[in-house]
Parts: sequence; C-alpha cells; structure tokens
Amino acid sequence: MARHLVTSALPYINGIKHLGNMVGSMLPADVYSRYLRRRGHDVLYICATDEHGTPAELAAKERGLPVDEFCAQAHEAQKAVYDGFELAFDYFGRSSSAQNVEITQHFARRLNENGFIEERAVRQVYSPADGRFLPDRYVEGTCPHCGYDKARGDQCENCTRVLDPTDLIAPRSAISGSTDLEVRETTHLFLLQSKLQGEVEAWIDEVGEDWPQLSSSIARKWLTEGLHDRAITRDLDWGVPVPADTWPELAAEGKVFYVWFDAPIEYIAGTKEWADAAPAGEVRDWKSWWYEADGGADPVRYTQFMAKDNVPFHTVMFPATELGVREPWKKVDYVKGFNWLTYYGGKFSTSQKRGVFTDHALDILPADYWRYFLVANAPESDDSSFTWEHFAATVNKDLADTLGNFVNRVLTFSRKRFGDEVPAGGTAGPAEAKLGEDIARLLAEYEEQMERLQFRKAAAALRALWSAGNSYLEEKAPWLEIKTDPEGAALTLRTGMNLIHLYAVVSEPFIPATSRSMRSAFALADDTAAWVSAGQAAALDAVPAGTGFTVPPVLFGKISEEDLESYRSRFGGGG
Ligand code: B3M
Ligand code: ZN
Repeated sequence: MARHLVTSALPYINGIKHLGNMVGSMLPADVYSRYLRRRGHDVLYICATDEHGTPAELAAKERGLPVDEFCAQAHEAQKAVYDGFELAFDYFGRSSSAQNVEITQHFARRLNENGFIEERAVRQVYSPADGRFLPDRYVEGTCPHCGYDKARGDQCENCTRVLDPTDLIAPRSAISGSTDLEVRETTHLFLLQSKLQGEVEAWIDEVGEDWPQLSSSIARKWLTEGLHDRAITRDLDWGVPVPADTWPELAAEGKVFYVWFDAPIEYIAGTKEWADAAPAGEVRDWKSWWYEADGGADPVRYTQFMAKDNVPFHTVMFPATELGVREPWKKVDYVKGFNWLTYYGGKFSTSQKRGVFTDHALDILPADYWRYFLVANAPESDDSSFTWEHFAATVNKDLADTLGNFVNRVLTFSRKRFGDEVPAGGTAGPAEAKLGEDIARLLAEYEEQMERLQFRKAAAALRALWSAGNSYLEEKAPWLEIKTDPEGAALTLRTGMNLIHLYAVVSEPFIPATSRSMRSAFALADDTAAWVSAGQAAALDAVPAGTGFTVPPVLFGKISEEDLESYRSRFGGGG
C-alpha cells in the first residue's frame, strides 16, 4: 500500500466544460484514483475551480454579476456536473479560497527572500476607451506564430504558444472591441525563472525519464527555448493580492498575482481546504501529502493529469516556483498529458460553443456511457475525434451487446429455469479451466495497463474480459444444454454469474453506477471495495450456489438511428 496524490488540471471557472476538457484531465484522474483505491492504496484526489484571472472577470461581466458572486455560483454549477459524472474527488476546492491566498503569498515572500523576484517597469497595453490596462485575455488579436485570428493575450489556443498581449498582431480590447490601444508603463513583479533553469533541468533529468513522450517532449522543448523571467502580477480587481508587508506600493495599487502563479499552488491549498473541512473527530494531515519530511512519513507518489496546453506550466514553471521557494514541497512524479479530443476533426471550443458540453451530455445519457466511451478513446498518443456515429457504435457494441446483454441473458435465463438463487450442480471442466486462464491473463493485462496509465489499452483489456464471458456463453449455450444436461447448464450459469460479479469489481473505475447495479444483483455481504487477484478471478467462485439474486434493469440502452439523428441535429455534426 502506497500513498498516491492525484490532481487534475483545475477547470477554469468561466463556463461549463466540454467533453474534451473532461477526457483530458478530470475523468482519467478519477478512473486512476478509483483503481488505486480499489487496490488498497491510500489515495488523495484533489481538484478545484480555477477562479482568478481575466476569464473569470470577463465571464462575470457577461452575466452582469460581481465576480465573487459569479464564481460562487459557477463553482456550484461545475461541481454539480462533476457529481453527475461521478468524479470522486476527495476535495473539490476553489482557487479563491483563503487557504490559497495564504499559501500563494507565502510562496511569493519566500521567492522574494531567495532572490527570485524582482520589480520591473513594463510597458503594457492600455485602453483609453476602457480606462484600464488590458492584461492577458483582455486583449485579442492575431497570433504572431500561426496566424490564428482569435488568439488571446496570454496564449494562442491554436498553436498553444504562450503569448504576451503586446505580441499580438492587430490587437483589440476584449471588453469594448476598441482597437485604439496604447502602451503605457507600469510596475510588476517578475519571477526570475531564468535563474532556475539549471535546477529545473536537473530535476527533469531525474524524474522525467518515464513520463509519457508527450509530457517530456513539451518540457524539453520549453527548456531548450530557455526559461524567461515572467511577470507574475496583474492590474486586476480579482485575484490573490500582493502582500502589503512585502510590497506596500504594489499592494496599494491593487495588484494581484497572475492566475497561473496561484492556480497550481491551489493543488496544495485545496489539500489544506480538504483538511480544514474534516468532520469533527477526523484528523487530516494536509502537510504530510505535500511537505517532504526528513524521513519518517510514508513517501507520496504524485501524479498529475492535464491536456497538452497545460504541460509547460506543470513541468517547468510550477516546478521552478517550488524549487525557488527553498522548502521541501512535493513535486510531481508523473505527468500524464493528453492530446486533443476533436469534434468531427475540428476544435471543441468553450468560447465558440462548438461540440458537446458536459452538462448537455448528462441530459442525454447517464455518466457511464460517457465515461466508458471517453476513456476508451482518450487522446493519448494522438488527437482523437468524437463523432456521434463512433459514440453510438461503441455504446451499442461494447456496453449494450458485450456487457449489458451478457448480464441480462445470464440472469434472466437462470431465473427462468432455476429460480431466484444461483443454481447448484455440475463440475467444472475444460471450458471453465480455459475461461479461468483467459480471465487471469486479461485481468493481469488490465492491471498492467492501469499501472502504466495507458487508458485506451486498459479499456481494451476490460472489453476483452467482457468478451471472454460472451465467448464462453456462446460455446456452452446453456439454452441448449438445459435440454440434455441441466446440471451442466447450472454450472454454466453459475460461472456466468461469477463473471458478472468480477465485472462489477474490475469495471468500477470506468463505470461506477453500472458496477453498483451489477454488484447489487447478488445478495452477498458487502465486499465491494475488494479487488480480485488473478488467481481468485480464475477460480470464478466468489458467488456460491444458493446466493439470492435479482435481475437488474437493462444496463445500457442501445442508441438508435433516430437518437443519432436527433443528437446530430441538436449538436451539429459531420459539418
Ligand atoms: N485552468 C487551464 C485550463 O483550464 C487552467 C489549468 C490550471 S491547472 C493549475 O485549461
Ligand atoms: Zn498560434
């Protein structure tokens, strides 16, 4: 048993996320966390809404709400969707929390004491029409690298390059659209990342070795281009204030930290929020997860999940911050980066409202349909494309036919012929022995791929486990066996029920609700948390003869041509 800290990139507060966001961060983190918990590890999965910065201010403005009120509402709205997806966070915090203010300010003070922060006068985009500076997303224009014409002042969504507002070609105000922009001088805090380049490189040499190619290549590319000193404050009303004890003038001017400075610190602060929210009598030691004691406490393995545009911040910039603080804060051990999920080959886009949003997805179908499809098709080695046709084909074949139908056939037929208890009789023969071997091998494969965080391959192994049951059932054909050898049919069905019980245990990380429904078909003592070893699985005897059972409602409905038509017309598709 080990201690596993898991975090997924913090979803911005500005709007409900689309399926691409879900599959590139929170969902695989949840599948992984659930798997580790089932294997008996001590797991802490922390996530939060990322509430500062220009996206929050702009979204609040669009709704006509004060930004704090907007964030409180939007946090609840996102949380409701994640509950709907059954994301089992240990804590879902808020980067605007008091805990994050405290720890972010502490980090800044320490970086300053250690000589990694400097005040610099900078030239910034100012909009006379809006009467304010326009940091980050308050400016839009054409990307100087790829020519994308809706690039934002902080980053180009198209080529993922990090930008400065003054880099944009043909800039315009995102507030008023004004193109009458000038450049004025103002003072900001700079994080002297250039001084930390060598240390970050040495750290990546040490830990980056077994990261997926996507994460390590992005980190390397970034380091090769050189770590530049970056402004970590902004002229905004909303954010973590610059601490007045250290920078009285900047604090008086109302400067706040840049959102990308405080957001990763929220992983730590979210853990403190979790501890502070402990029910009476329960002690939660947040620091033991983050602050590396000199021996003693069990080591923590820290895994982060994110889409590729977030990788530079997590592999280079946040580690630079942590290193510069000169305190033993836990740094990431494994960075699981994802490519893009596209919508019919094009971009899913929150700002352009294209594709399927997570709340709408749940309006149409329960979470398990989405969880399975998305993780089985996670954009791991390459971008992958969402189409309604692919989604329907996968649901119908894997979930409805292979898993759902198996469960239903076995239980319905057994009840019809043998009543409400698992039937007794028959002696396991070569077919059961072969099934046991197949199951043990596929389960080992599934475990290996989960340990390696290869989600597509893990899903394929899970699917193969489900298929093995179908092959067995087809081969034994209990509906024929019953005519000549009722004992043999009883054995076949009992074996099938044991497979259903096994599926309930091992499928839980992917399809938790369906797992509960499969598991609760059997009147067994509550052992739902227990994993199954390959040996136990091969024995197929966890559900003994005489156990009462019920037939659960159909696990997965099929998606019809008609449904498909309606999804395509509601969400657009093919075009
Ligand atoms: N909120 C970016 C995003 O939503 C950002 C991640 C922060 S992780 C510390 O893509
Ligand atoms: Zn670009």
